[in-house]
Amino acid sequence: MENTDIVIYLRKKKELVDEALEKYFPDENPFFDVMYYSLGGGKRIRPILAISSYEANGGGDVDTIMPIACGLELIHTYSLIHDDLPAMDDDDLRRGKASAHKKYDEATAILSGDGLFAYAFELFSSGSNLAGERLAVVRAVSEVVGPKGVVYGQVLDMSDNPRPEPKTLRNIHFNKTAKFIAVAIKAGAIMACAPSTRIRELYRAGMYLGMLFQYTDDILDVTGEKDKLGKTPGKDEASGKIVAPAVYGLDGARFRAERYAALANQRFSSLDGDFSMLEKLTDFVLNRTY
Ligand code: GRG
Repeated sequence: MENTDIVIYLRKKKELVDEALEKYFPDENPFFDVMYYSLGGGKRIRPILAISSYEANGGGDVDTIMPIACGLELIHTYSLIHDDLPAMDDDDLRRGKASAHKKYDEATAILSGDGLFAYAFELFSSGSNLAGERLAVVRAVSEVVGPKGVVYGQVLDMSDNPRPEPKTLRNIHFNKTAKFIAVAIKAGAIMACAPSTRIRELYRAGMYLGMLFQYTDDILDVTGEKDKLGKTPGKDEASGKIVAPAVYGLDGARFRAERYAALANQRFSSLDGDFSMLEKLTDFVLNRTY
């Protein structure tokens, strides 16, 4: 598949996710509009990975995976809203527009995150079929977004005067980003009723892809353009964060990103079945500019 094909694939899947998100945000009450504001403008990588994994594992009903895919995007958006708060990274720009606490106020931004988080689990657990699989998704996701994953990664990321050591960097990336990316792929496989050995293998491959994703995020913070990124570049370095270029230099970070991409694709290609779309997505992440 040529690069243009993956771009078309991503655009089509993003459209599907965006349509579903719109449907999940009716005028239930005015706060739904407030939460929906922050959802606008994301790349939808996590939902797309869940859908792609679902389809590669033989899942044929997009309505089965869509609430799960959208729930992942809700949690991701929640993490971005809280990450931007003055008490955390203090960023005024997100997804090409004012971050939630700038558009509204801090209390509203905090509550938006809270609302998105709870609503995600409503989406995960709704649906009349596959109750056991839905429970498995709830368990897998809650395990990696809380104190054993994203929250812990953020705690490490927030620490004062961290030493730019490879071990610390790896720990932050593992927890803050990689586990969430990996669980998106795992959730798609669970909902397609894939065998447990394959689900485990996909999670491992997803961890490499997740590490790659954070490496490219760190690299783009140095090399990326504000308009394309939709957020403020150069902030990590300026605030003394432990990021890949600070630990390994820009070339070292690029080298390691390539290695993670190769490790992910080795695993995807060794699976029984056609996981080539996940390989293409890995290549896309390696070469992304936004
Ligand atoms: C419990 C989920 C949760 C959060 C609370 C605030 C916090 C703790 C964690 C923040 C974690 C964080 C900001 C990780 C960075 C992950 C990352 C690479 C974000 C950028 O993702 P993209 O590029 O963004 O997919 P878009 O906007 O395209 O969705």
